[in-house]
Amino acid sequence: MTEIKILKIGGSVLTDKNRLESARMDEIERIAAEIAKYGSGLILVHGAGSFGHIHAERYNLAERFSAEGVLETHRSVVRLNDLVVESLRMAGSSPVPVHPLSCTLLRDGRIEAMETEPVIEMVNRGIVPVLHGDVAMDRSRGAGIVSGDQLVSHLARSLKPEIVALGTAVDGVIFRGEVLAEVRREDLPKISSELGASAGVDVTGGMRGKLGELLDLADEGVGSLVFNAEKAGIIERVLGGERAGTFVGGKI
Ligand code: IP8
Repeated sequence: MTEIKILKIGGSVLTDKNRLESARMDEIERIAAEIAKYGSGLILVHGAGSFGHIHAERYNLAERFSAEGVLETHRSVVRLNDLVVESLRMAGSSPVPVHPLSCTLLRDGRIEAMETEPVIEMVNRGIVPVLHGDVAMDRSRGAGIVSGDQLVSHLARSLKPEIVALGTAVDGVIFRGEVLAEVRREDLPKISSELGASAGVDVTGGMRGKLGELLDLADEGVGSLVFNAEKAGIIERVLGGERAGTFVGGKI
């Protein structure tokens, strides 16, 4: 089986989170070009930014089931996914979209089941599966939101990748103005009051939600990096094994 690396790019890098469905095409294309240079073994997950959070909030999906809300929120994130997939293809990569709504089941907002075999086969054939934060059916609530971070943590738990890296619009986990080189679970009480919410509408919890997912993953021995994906060239370096930004727990 091919060595797997999981890269997530946050919605705040790919979109303007304050303006409904506004993609930052220059950033999407730059990132696609960096990924295309990288080669095989990669699973890409991206956040929703202004393509999903605004719809999820409008339909109040976290509180109330709405079939129309499921459709509209999903269609919105698929529009962003199309842009990412097409940019990767234009840059010379071999991407395919993988929509969590069709292969993931939640219970109480957490992934209970996810079909990962097709994703593994894609990677083995040199394809880059491109997943995204999405709405998904939830056994207890009807429907819920599955963030890109939760998808990363679920995939990493079952696939035990070589590298797990999460690109955001900030330099890492910031405490008192400084980027922390490393965060472990025991640091959480000290830093949690300073963990910011995301800019713009975010139904999945910004940096606090991200760190929660990554510390759970670290508890199972899988470490990850939170880095600034807005810095040109950094994706290639991180995928090559450089420890940029903040390392979260576990072993890398
Ligand atoms: O941007 C959220 O995914 P995230 C997905 O990765 C939706 O938190 C539909 C709001």
